[in-house]
Amino acid sequence: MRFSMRIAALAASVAALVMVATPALAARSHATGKAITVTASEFKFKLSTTTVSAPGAVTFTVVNKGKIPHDFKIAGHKTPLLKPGKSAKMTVTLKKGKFPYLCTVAGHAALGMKGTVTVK
Ligand SMILES: [Cu+2]
Repeated sequence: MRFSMRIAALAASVAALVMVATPALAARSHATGKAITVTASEFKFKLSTTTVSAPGAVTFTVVNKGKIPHDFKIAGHKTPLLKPGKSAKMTVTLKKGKFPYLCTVAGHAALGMKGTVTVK
């Protein structure tokens, strides 16, 4: 009798833990949108991915690993001009389609700092 009561108490505390943990997990997965890391250098961008699986918010983390300032522009949104070693985060809501990106510093896009992100 005592043993089964202890089991019941254990089961109740496990259930309580699960109930506490579940909303936290759900909130976290909801907040996690799509994320793309963008590395800028002379004169190219390297993106962690150029394909997004569904429309919605995409957070670009842009890191300037070059030796001169660069920025990153996509879908009408642009980071500040980033000095070497600096980074910026920018969240953009993208519909389905193809979105060209570029560095807006004069001449940089022509030298290779451009490309396309595809949203499926
Ligand atoms: Cu540039």
